[in-house]
Amino acid sequence: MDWHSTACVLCACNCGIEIKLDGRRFERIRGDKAHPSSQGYTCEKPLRLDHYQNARDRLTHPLRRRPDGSFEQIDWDTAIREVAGGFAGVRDAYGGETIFYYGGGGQGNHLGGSYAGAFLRSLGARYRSNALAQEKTGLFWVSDQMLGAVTTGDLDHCEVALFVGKNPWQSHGVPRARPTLREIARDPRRSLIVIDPRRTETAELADIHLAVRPGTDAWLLAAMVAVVVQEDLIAHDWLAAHAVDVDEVVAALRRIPISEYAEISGVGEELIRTAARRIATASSVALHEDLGVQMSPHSTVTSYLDLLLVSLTGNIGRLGTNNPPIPLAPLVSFSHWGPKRDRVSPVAGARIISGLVPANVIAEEVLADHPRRYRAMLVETANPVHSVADSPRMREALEALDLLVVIDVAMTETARMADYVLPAPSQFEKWEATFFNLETPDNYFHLRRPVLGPPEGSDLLPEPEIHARLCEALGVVPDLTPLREALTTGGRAAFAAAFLQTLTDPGLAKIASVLLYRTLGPTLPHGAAAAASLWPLAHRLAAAHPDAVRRAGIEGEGPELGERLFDAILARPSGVVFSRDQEGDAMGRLGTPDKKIHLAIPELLSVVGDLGNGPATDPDFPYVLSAGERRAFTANTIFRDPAWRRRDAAGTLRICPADAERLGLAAGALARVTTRTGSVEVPVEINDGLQPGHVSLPNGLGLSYPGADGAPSVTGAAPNELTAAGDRDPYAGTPWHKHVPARVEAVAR
Ligand SMILES: Nc1nc2c(c(=O)[nH]1)N[C@H]1C(S)=C(S)[C@@H](COP(=O)(O)OP(=O)(O)OC[C@H]3O[C@@H](n4cnc5c(=O)[nH]c(N)nc54)[C@H](O)[C@@H]3O)O[C@H]1N2
Ligand SMILES: Nc1nc2c(c(=O)[nH]1)N[C@H]1C(S)=C(S)[C@@H](COP(=O)(O)OP(=O)(O)OC[C@H]3O[C@@H](n4cnc5c(=O)[nH]c(N)nc54)[C@H](O)[C@@H]3O)O[C@H]1N2
Ligand code: SF4
Ligand SMILES: [Mo]
Repeated sequence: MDWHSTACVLCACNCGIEIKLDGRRFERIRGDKAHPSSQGYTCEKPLRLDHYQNARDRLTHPLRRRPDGSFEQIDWDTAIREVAGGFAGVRDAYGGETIFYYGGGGQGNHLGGSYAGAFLRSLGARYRSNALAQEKTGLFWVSDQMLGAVTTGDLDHCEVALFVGKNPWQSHGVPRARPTLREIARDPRRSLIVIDPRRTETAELADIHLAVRPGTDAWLLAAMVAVVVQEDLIAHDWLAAHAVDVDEVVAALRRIPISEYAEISGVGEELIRTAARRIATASSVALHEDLGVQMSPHSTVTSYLDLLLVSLTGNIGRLGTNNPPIPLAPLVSFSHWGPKRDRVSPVAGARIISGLVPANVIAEEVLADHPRRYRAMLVETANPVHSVADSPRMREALEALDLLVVIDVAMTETARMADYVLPAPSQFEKWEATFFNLETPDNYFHLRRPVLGPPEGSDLLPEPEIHARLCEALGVVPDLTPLREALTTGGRAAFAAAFLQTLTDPGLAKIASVLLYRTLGPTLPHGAAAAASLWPLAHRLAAAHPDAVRRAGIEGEGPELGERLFDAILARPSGVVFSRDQEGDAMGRLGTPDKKIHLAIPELLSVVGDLGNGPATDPDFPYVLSAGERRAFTANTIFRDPAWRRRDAAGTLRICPADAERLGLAAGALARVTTRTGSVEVPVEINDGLQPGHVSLPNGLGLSYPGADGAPSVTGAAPNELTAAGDRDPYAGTPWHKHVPARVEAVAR
């Protein structure tokens, strides 16, 4: 009983871990072999989780800002009353849609966010955003139009693994990344293809490394897709059965000048042809694209080309290819094939994708002189002052709000600006889970139990409780006696009927999760009230995919299957396989009406044929800065204590030997990096993996943390002091964090 099963909260893999406590300290941490996905694997980072759990800047009490900017402790009754009252006041004065929500889940905690909607919908709030609107919305948008679904590359069964702008050796994001990569690299029948300007750890292992010039992936991918078309390597028979618009797309790609595009991309034409042929002739290809392209110019166009490449070569919906997963809770919402509702943000008119306003327009939407500008904001489990482009402007925007409320565990850059700071227990002090369940063919869910209680003397509330109390303070929660009685007298079946009846009232449907938390929640075993929001998800999944659930070993028919699935989630502290795909079923999960791939997106196809001569350059800012690289010791801003980093304490600027020499920079010397937004000074690491003209800074640095004496100090450079909100994709509004025009100079001693 010494070891507590939980999960790592540092990246979307959420590897199962076990923790042994010494008092409140995490004495030992090891991989949990019983976790169905990670199977005992972890990287080096979770061993440092005590720096999150026992950080000096943990919040202990609700706080209210005084007029002089300092904070005073208040009790929860006051906090809830004033926060609910403050938001209600903004709603009454300006309308609920001027209340904005940012965040709702980090890398390890989505359970709280499943309750936030109740409070927001009750207020009439309509706009929200989170980190996905800085990275994935462009891919979501093209996936919606082409497939009506997102897909995940099946690395366990693929012949060829293709990583575009992703360095999973360091960033993971795929289960058991390092052994998986090594296995593919070692097997002579399989190939690893990496597209990255840097010779990353992943690229070192690759059979083919396409060292693209930063920001030119669109040209490179267009050339690759054009090779497939022009050498007639497309999967004709498969496409005839599974895709539409083949002729239109083929005609457009026939016109791509391969040599010219290859030249712009900086990759030799023969290597491009070799890579394209390898992909086209493989029995299966799994594609993973990530921030290197999603945060660079032409990101949405590149996501489109990525999907065209795997579609034209027949690599969708089969074992070892890209498959739409069977999710427990849909992390992504699609609108293209549904009743058309192309929403845009109220001020900037920016496209809302998967319900998310682009993070890059938030400041503009607050600061505009516009009747529908955002007036109040609830931030939950995010640090937008640090993580969204152009921190100075984000601070200005937050300052201009009538009300800012932050729910967090630590005194962050964003919390420091709030009118109210609401403290939550850490992710090891409460029930938690994530909805990053995007694996195929098996998909997993892990409901984690608390490892320890909140710190002595603290006054914390878990997020579901905060949202429930805020709803109650608004006066929208009715007498729940009938629902509770249905449960005690008739069990869950009677409760289900009563609950469905309750949902016919639109006002109550808005707060469904809070109703469940307050009725079903207290009856759940081991104090798992926060898991109540999972109950309808389990039922929905069992009803939609009963065979996949049964293949995963859960038994039952009809509603009983949903109950069994929910019970299995509650009962298994190391996680559960909740669905198992069957070969041949995946195409049936596409969201297109005809279950076919719709290859043509005309507005993007025309851009592909007319990309121009390369990304814009500016002689005043001759370097391309990738602001926010994932390294061995970075983890977003989940760790705030700089002592967690065992290497690279200050977060170096990586630069290639030739550039360093030209600038007179020796290893460890201080460089000044200047962009149109700001300037930072950082020590240099000379790294021959970088191309000349390309420099990189790590993510997650530049955080303020109290020293042993309590005085705050900042370690390293905050990347978004250097980025600009206007540098964003024209379709999805996603930022160009990996492609920031910069100047680099040696700092005179
Ligand atoms: N160690 C660690 N792991 C993490 C995180 C962390 O903070 N630290 N964060 C997690 C999160 S939230 C995310 S979203 C993922 C992100 O995971 P990744 O996307 O893999 O991480 P990055 O290092 O941001 O970017 C990946 C690569 O893009 C390359 N790149 C830069 N410019 C270009 C370009 O123009 N074209 C191409 N093709 N590539 C380019 C960089 O050289 C880099 O190797 O990582 C997760 N995992
Ligand atoms: N320039 C640049 N900017 C970037 C990126 C980049 O590569 N370059 N990457 C972007 C990406 S991909 C991402 S994902 C974002 C990440 O940035 P954010 O979305 O802002 O999230 P995190 O840095 O992960 O911080 C999560 C917050 O949750 C808090 N927290 C931890 N546990 C709990 C809890 O149990 N409850 C609550 N309420 N709070 C908790 C932490 O203290 C922290 O403040 O950054 C983005 N910003
Ligand atoms: S791969 Fe991600 S979830 Fe797994 S141990 Fe490393 S940081 Fe944690
Ligand atoms: Mo991310």
